[in-house]
Amino acid sequence: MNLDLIVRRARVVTAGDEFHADLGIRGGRVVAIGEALAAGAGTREIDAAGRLVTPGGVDSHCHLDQPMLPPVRMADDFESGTRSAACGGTTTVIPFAAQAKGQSLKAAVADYHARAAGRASVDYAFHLIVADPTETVLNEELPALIAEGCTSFKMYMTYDDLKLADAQILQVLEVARREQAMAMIHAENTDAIAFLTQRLLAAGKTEPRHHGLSRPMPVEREATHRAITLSELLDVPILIVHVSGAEAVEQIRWARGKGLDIHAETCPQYLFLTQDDLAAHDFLGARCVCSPPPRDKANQQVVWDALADGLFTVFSSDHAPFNYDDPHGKRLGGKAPAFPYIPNGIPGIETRLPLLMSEGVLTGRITAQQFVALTATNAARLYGLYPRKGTLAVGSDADLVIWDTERPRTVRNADLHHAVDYTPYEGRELRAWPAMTLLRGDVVWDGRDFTGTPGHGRFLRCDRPAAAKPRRRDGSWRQWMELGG
Ligand code: DUC
Ligand code: ZN
Ligand code: ZN
Repeated sequence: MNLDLIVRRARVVTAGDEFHADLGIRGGRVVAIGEALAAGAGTREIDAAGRLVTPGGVDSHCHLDQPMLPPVRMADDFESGTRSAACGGTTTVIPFAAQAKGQSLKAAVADYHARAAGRASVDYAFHLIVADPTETVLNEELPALIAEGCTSFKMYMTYDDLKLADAQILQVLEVARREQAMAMIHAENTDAIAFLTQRLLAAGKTEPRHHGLSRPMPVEREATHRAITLSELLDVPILIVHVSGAEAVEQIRWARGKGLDIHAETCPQYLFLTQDDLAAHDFLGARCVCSPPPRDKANQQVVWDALADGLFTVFSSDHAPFNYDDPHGKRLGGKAPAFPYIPNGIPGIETRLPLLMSEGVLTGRITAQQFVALTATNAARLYGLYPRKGTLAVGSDADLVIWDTERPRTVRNADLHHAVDYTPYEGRELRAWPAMTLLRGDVVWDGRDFTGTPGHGRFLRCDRPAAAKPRRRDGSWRQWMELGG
């Protein structure tokens, strides 16, 4: 058998297995998994030397070059963002093609394709953000875009420029159900946030830490429950993004107990940051302003426990790259703005996998198989990319990470490859980092340098995910209203 590359002596971990093998790669795909594979003429070899080898990460929630309301601007475009992803072991990213209110969704996607073209060095798919579900969007654009491979979309319950009313969410969920697309929901109660924000500002409480007080846990809990209810009414699976703590976890556990198809995502900021980071002096807390906000240690523990016990389906970065010292970033307008004007989000596309491998797997909180499921396999399944992405099997793309778990490493922003001027994890000691990342058989990170090529990343058309199939359970509104399935 002619092979382009053999990765020898790999300790392969998938979501279901762990075994020692050689991986044979041809044409960018895994074509053989076996013991002592025979090399032919021209076969390159990489010796994994018994080290852990996992599927390349699938980061199914990140923001790259997403158009924002001026003057806010993202620091990472597809070139810097995917370079950073590759160096942190992620070989597939799914950022968001965001519709502005009044804009055609189709036009937003065309614009986003243009932003990615020729720049991405890892493979990419698009989620959609539906901010203006007009009749045309619901009946024409969404079905057409789903047929073109954008089979998932996010809806916001907050932010004036993005939020949908419950009635609109139901309309979009109806399309998701009919078209078998995966709906993602940002669950926070917008009116409660507006009320609390106004009261805080009136009392002169404008600092970054007050951002957390304007979005307390009940704000997220109520919206999580409401999103679950809307999903139940229509009998359509949803994913709740960036779940931050105990009360939202409780709602999801309750829904699962009722047999509802509620998927959940959490992110590094809810495992590794707390409200104390938001309170850092001299406006430095602005670096950790994201929504929902990081909570306290007790909530952090609940999120860790829920990761270990299988409540969470995916662990994504929610990389939202705003510079700190930048009039287009956290220091909007060159000042220290009041908290409602600080751009929401923190960077983390490169540190996502090392943080979880080091602090999750190597501490024994989760198994290596769970790590793979949470960081690659489940996202590929949820969004219609499996088994091409998210696993190491014959026929899968040869996207993989060879891990170095021997040499401790301190996180330094100077060593990262994004274009953001800080990392919230500066100074953290980690026990794991990718020694090598391969995208379709090509080395894109060699442990020292980025070795990928902008433009080599391919756009991935996602299938309609099996996970988005409705259950047709008794009790959805169509049955209640005797309209049939
Ligand atoms: N939601 C996200 O998904 N990312 C950044 C900010 C936000 O609110
Ligand atoms: Zn969000
Ligand atoms: Zn996000």
